[in-house]
Amino acid sequence: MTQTHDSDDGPTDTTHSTDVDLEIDAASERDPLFARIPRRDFMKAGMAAGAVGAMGSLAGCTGILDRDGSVSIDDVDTDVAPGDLDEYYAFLSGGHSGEVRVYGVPSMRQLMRIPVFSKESARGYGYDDETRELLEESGGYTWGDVHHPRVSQTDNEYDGRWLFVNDKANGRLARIDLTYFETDAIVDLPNQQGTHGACALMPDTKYIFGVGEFRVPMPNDGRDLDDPEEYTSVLSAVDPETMNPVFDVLVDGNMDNADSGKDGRWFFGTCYNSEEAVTESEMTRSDTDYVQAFDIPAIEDAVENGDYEEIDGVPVVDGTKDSSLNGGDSPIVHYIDVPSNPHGVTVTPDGSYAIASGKLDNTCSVIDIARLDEVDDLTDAIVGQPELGMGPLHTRYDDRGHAYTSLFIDSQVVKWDIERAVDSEPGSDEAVVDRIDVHYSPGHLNTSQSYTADPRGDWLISLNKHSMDRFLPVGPTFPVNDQLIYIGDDEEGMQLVKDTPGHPEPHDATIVHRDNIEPASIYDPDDLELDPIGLDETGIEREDGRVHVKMYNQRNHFGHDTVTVEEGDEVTITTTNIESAENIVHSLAIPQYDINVKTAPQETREVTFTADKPGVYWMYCAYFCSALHLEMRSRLLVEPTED
Ligand code: K7E
Ligand code: CUA
Ligand code: CA
Repeated sequence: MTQTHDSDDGPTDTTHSTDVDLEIDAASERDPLFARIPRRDFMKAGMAAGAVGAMGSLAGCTGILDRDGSVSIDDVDTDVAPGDLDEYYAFLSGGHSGEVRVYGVPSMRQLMRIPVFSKESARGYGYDDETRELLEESGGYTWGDVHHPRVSQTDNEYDGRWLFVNDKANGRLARIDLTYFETDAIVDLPNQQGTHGACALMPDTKYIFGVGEFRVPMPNDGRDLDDPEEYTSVLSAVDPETMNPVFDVLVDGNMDNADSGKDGRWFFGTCYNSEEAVTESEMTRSDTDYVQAFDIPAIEDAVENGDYEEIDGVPVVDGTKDSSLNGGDSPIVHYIDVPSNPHGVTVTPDGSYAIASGKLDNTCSVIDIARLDEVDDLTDAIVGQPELGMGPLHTRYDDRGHAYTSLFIDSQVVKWDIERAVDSEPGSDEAVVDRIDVHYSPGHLNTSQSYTADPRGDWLISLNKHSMDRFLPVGPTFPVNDQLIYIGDDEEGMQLVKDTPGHPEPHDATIVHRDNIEPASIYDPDDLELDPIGLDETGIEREDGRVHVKMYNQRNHFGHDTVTVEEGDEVTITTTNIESAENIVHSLAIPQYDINVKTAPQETREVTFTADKPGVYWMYCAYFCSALHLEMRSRLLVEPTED
């Protein structure tokens, strides 16, 4: 290999490896799919970028970074001084880390990580009985691929109750309780593999939808293995309270991203595989794919009337094109032809338009939702198709009629005027008002309060897949780069404020004003399944080889100095953090038994294990809780069985 170390020439200068030449088509060279986009389209996009160069389309020319690197944006406080609090929470998906990350905006400080599909020892997640069962009963997988965090809403405003996320890897949806910032439910969707979009029906979070990306036979029990025409994809509706599946809707093609209308009727998904193919080259063969518009009340009627087939315990409604339910005056699923392989779709804050981002096409398609009931040819509901640049993936909104679209190949965020796009010719770039270079290859982007009816229009986060030369090199696996951009000044244009390296790999984010979230700082014991163990309730109960240890924990001890059990005993330890002071967290770590259970103030957790290793095991507190934290430990004595 070329990366040998030749001592004669001195150490290899590895810094050169980060000195990436930023050709505008670097991404297309890396990605053979995008490389297939005709060259003339690329030239057009490049020229469009050049035309607005003065508005800051060139890297490093955004004009707001002072020489010392600090940021000055007139009248906007972009700085969050030590001790000050951020105005927004940003919930970022953690991708294949299977978690959600909580950032403050605008500081971009990482405040917390919420484990969802993967074990996490600092939170004790997957280590106590309850969360271990949660992971086991939802499939027993050790990881998930979290893409889309969505906060529940009431009346089209974030209500701070729950955060929902998808597991694209294993076909699951999860719910995070935003009082405690912890995962409290996971459902393994029976008829879905590859749950991509995760979003709710608005205005009031009536259902959570899992969006089925990977087509598979249904049921997937070994039938139709190599018969892709028999594979199917479904939209799955889940009750947000019970997290039980309510119904599935079978579709033609597949589903990728999705969003809800604002009035409880429409739900929109994109489909990039109308070809129903199994290879990339086949999936990009057709000139058009779909936006699917689901008429939710019509689907509910079908379920009510028994027009479904029950598969794996879930009513499955046939929403394919040839279905009788799509034959009459009120089809349950409309298939709107849009240019090849669209990606994101989102509904504008006023609920008027669903906007699908083109991905392989340089445009977004603006669908007038009211027209869906009026037109004979559904493509007549597409009322705007602005040319935006190369690789449009996702679109978000401000409070002033603008849309912001990420351009993966151009490595830009483009800002455009929605009504101007409707008024201008399809394929024209007249609607574009600003562009900013991002570093590099943005997937998602999000703006403050964007999914509500009332976006704030001040902050945008561009979630860039590639960081190349932006950070100190850390080996061949690069961090992602989440960039904070100020969008509150239409005259100055978009302004880059900060780079934030991130552990791979966030996709989507939801940015919620802090007034909309009310986290608890200590547990309310009434909210927990287990009864707390009080100061005088400690004890060790033994019955038929089962041992139940009840103990509390507080600075600086665990209700028992010594717990003695016999080899082979099944031991359950119930432990309560009886502190009422904020921020005093303890844990119960038992080395060699692979246990680390966290308890925050007033929290009770339980862990069960088989004491199969005789010996002395220090049960210690792994959270630094006081000056005598190191002394906070007790012995577990496991007596060997005789003979
Ligand atoms: Cu574009 Cu899951 Cu939103 Cu990733 S998908 S970027
Ligand atoms: Cu309790 Cu350290
Ligand atoms: Ca396609």
